[in-house]
Amino acid sequence: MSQSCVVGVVMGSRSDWPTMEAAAAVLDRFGVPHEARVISAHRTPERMNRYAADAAGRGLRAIIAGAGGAAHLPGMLAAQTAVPVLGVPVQSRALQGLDSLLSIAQMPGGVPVATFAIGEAGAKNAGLFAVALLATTDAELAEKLAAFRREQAEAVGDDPRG
Ligand code: RP5
Repeated sequence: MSQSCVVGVVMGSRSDWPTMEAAAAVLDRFGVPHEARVISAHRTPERMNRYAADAAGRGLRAIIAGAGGAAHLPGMLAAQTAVPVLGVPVQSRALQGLDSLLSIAQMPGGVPVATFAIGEAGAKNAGLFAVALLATTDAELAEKLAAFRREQAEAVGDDPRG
């Protein structure tokens, strides 16, 4: 039987998947049960409202939400659930993601969204941050995260000439 999802990876459009799959790849690597869904704050507001309303009851411990442009999805999810929302600004065509970043980061006091870097690095780090959150109550996951950090450090050579 498959384990129930503890992290939701959601995004405003299928066009966000090439960015957001970096978050899903991290969760795969660490064996964290997760789901991926397209949910648009503007085009499918009812789907968004339902997702937020059901998140805690379904056992989600974090929601990684990516969107580009007028990136309202992370904030509007956070407005409707106490499950931590990790926002990923997707690089937009018109303004290269600065619009996405500001839309996600500039939340009013009282409704937090943890905001990551624009694009793939942000998605990867949101995945790692979700792992770190879960690792606070999961010793096995904490050890996997420590091993990942060790491997990452070992992969960085100290000779700049290669
Ligand atoms: C946002 O608009 C999405 O998150 C996406 O980044 C952007 C463009 O969406 P598409 O027009 O490619 O569907 O809502």
